[in-house]
Amino acid sequence: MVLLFLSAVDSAAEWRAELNKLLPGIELRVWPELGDVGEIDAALVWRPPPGLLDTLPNLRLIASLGAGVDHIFADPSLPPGVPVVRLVDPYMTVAMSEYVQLQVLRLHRQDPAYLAQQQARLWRQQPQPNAGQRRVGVLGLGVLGGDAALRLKVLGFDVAGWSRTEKRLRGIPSFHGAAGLDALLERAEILVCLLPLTPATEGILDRRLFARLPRGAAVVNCARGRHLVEADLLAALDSEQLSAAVLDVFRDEPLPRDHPFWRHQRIRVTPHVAAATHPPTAAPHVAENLRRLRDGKPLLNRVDASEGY
Ligand code: NDP
Ligand code: OXD
Repeated sequence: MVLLFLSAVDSAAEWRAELNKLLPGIELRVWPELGDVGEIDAALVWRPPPGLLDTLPNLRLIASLGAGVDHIFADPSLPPGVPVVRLVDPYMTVAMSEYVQLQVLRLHRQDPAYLAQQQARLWRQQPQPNAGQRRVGVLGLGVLGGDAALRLKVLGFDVAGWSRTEKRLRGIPSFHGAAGLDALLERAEILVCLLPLTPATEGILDRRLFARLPRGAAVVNCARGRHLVEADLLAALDSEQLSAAVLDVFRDEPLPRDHPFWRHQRIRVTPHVAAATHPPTAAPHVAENLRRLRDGKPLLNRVDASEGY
């Protein structure tokens, strides 16, 4: 089997070693060295250049190097009918939940305010409710959002969630669809975004949504930069409708050096690290789908192209 490999980071050698342990004899062709394109059976990719996958006449599988697939569906000439699968790796799920718990605890325990006070050498104790009095909303209750919501609940937060279709998570009020969004927002003092980026969710974190949150709410976006309307975030922070934001993902990555988010006192920037792909734990999941492709068995974690996730 021949696998085209294309990543934004220098991980080809590690992937080759991991996949060879699991599927001896597999050949990795590392983009841009394609060789005979007719030999390529599958592609394991992150943000493939538009049009590239359509040049592979015998491609039978497109696998995302991450949990998200927006970077694949961004290609308008994606070969029709070729299945797209995404990465679901429990190691990444734990990593994302660690990130969400860390940032929600920081916001809950007034870390942004204490950081500003430290810079001003100001000794002032902020009001501090218990976690049970802190209402957290999670947008997206899939693999990552569902796990993060449950772990926030274990920390004692008053958690609710929102998804496209109805969900039942123990102890977590769950709202769904456009009609359920208001009910989630009006109770979300800390809002965590873990939605996939699709035409339905692009720009969802905008001024209308911020206005529906309780005054002084904080936002954590660890999904995709294009969920956020950047100017609306800055305006909401200026007007104090929002008190703080934590951003792991951006419209332009790396975040340009002159971007106002870098210097903003109430924005915490991290460089898309909430849940990075980890080849040793991710490779078995990729290998399993390659085996299934070879053996003509149903693929795991296939995404619905019509929904875009
Ligand atoms: P899933 O597909 O498992 O879950 C997506 C969730 O979003 C589901 O609950 C789904 O609803 C909900 N959803 C989708 N569309 C809508 C909509 N229009 N309205 C309401 N809810 C909607 O994805 P994951 O949890 O695995 O990943 C989520 C995203 O996290 C990825 O797409 C990626 O962009 C991002 N990510 C970021 C990383 C980082 O390091 N910053 C790392 C990994 C992922 P339903 O359950 O009804 O289908
Ligand atoms: C992903 C990511 O989608 O790292 O996995 O953003």
